[in-house]
Amino acid sequence: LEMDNKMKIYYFPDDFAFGVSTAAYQIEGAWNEGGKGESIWDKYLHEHPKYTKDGSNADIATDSYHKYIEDIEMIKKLGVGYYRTSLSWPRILPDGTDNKINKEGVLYYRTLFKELIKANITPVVTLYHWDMPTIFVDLGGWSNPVSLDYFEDYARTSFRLFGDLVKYWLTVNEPHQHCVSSYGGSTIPGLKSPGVALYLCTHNILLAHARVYRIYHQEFRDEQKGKITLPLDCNWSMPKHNGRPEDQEAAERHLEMHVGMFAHPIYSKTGDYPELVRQRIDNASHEEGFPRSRLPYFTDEQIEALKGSSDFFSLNHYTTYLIRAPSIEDEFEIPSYDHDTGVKVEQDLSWSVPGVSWLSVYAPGLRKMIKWITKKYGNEIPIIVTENGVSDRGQIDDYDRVSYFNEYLYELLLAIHEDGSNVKGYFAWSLMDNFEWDDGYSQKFGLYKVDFNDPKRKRTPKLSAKIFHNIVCTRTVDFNFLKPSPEPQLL
Ligand code: PNW
Repeated sequence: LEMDNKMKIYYFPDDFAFGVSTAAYQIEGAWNEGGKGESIWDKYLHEHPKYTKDGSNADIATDSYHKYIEDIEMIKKLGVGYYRTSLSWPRILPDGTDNKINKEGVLYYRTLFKELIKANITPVVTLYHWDMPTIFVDLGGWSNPVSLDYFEDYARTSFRLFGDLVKYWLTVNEPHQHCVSSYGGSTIPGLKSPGVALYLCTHNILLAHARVYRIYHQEFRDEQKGKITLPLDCNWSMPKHNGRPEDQEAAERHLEMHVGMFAHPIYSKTGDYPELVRQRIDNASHEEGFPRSRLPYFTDEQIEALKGSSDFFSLNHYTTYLIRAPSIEDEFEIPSYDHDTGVKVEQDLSWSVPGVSWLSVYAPGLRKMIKWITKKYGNEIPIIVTENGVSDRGQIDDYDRVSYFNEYLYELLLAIHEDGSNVKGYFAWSLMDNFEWDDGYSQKFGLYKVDFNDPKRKRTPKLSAKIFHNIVCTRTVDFNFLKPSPEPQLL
């Protein structure tokens, strides 16, 4: 391996925040304990027990409903100051609606947050990480605008119940990923409407976010003094053939349809969907004979409510795609988001794929993604990486994850020191192995290994937990663990 001997040692600034992330359904278990109601993932996996890759569900998961004190010990050992997790909506409101608040659920989260704060760990809390109360899914979930009203009630209740302890709020985790998979048809609840419901979901989540942001700022912020944002999944896209203008355009188009769709209404000066997104979906809808665009329009008032509705940029990043313009042989479902986008998504075969198949490792993508965001939306808004990580198949000596973290964190250092980017924090996904959605427990993203055959769900630190701890303490990466991916052959 050739090492670049010109590599400079840089340090994370003193106020740079390190944390680790999880989400309620992926760790809590106790699916029907303590008065909790049912989420769509509970219901669907009980009705389709063979759905996940390993036939598992998250009835017990890492049992964090009972083992949160141990979790906090593990976070302490990593030396990080922040812990991101989510609230389970049906644990707080078992029927989904706030006419009935589950005291035991509230007590669980209040205790968790108090214990974290006692340990000098600041909680960062996602309101919605995909575990929707069943009742709303039966009504069409996010594709039905009625879900906005109920999400508003749930959010307000959460600010009221936890806002004295929680100062960082994330509204809806990765709306792009969520709408594409859950409303495009690739995952639970299996609503397969990749050309219509997918955009209703997009539109309604943006509106729900704006509403909840405004509520927090109007009703709670003066007293609670917290910050709130919308976490976006921002994987990088680069042209497969850099010399081909149509591939360059395709990569840019993919970024706009994926990141810009959500970031532009919030972070741009003009607001609303990006021009390109608006035109492509309007035109395709028209050509397909739809009476109106499949992507709804915002009112002027809604555009204003969305504009600036974020206190920091919450960025989830895992991988980089190679994008090419489609050729005549390529087929798309019509109507669909894929057809509207009009690109083919590939991976660079020379990059390593340590775990899950969609995740190939190319760390410079993180820095390039940040540059793209900064160029489009300016450098004022602080950026916090709220998820970044890679999966393994169960080994304790997880060298692939060790080099992954070192590589990606070095790119962050370059973003800060050489590009002057306003990056203020980094959260690793994930504290421990957990329920990885469709992949069940077969893909393991943890710094700590969890033994899912052990009723006690024993946790063991992997090598990466020790190395991550070193990074946090020394505030720099370890050059011994850098394993750069080859630059793509951009023919
Ligand atoms: C995120 N992709 O989901 C979620 O926020 C987590 O709950 C999840 O465990 C984690 O990433 C790892 O998968 C994603 O295909 C799922 O690019 C898929 C993709 C990205 C993010």
